Amino acid sequence: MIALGSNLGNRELNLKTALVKMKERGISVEKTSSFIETKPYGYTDQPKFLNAVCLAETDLSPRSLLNTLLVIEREMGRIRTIRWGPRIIDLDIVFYEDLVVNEEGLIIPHPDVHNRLFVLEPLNEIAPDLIHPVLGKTVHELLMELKQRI
Ligand code: PH2
Ligand code: MG
Ligand code: MG
Repeated sequence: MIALGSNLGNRELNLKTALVKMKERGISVEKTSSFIETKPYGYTDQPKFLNAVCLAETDLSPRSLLNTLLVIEREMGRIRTIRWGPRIIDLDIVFYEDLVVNEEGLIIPHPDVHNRLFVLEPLNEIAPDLIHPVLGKTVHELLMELKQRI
């Protein structure tokens, strides 16, 4: 499961372009959520985001998948400035089957997924019953809990 986000330029086109580029690089997009506009989280002094998630099938290992996503981000002209700052495109691995990975630069499930409405809402649209392999709760449960907390 991959999360997509953009808050610079033509955000809708950026998300669509990223999906096309993923397909061209052996990441088969099986299901895509709707694109939702979200308030910036974390660093709030930046434009609103357009966010989505997609279910993807790939033969790439988690590490190769990460590297491929970073190549696509770079190809699309992403320049990394401040952490959590504005970006043309951000592609994050949220879940990879029920794998748990904790390596340099690669943490799966995404360590902040349970705190992010902009990921849980689109996820809930396409995979409400998916179970977080560390927290042992479904996406739907995590979303309900987050809404209680914020
Ligand atoms: N990405 C971030 C930080 N904050 N806020 C929203 N709404 N959407 C994002 O995709 C996002 C964010 C860091 O990756
Ligand atoms: Mg991100
Ligand atoms: Mg990222």
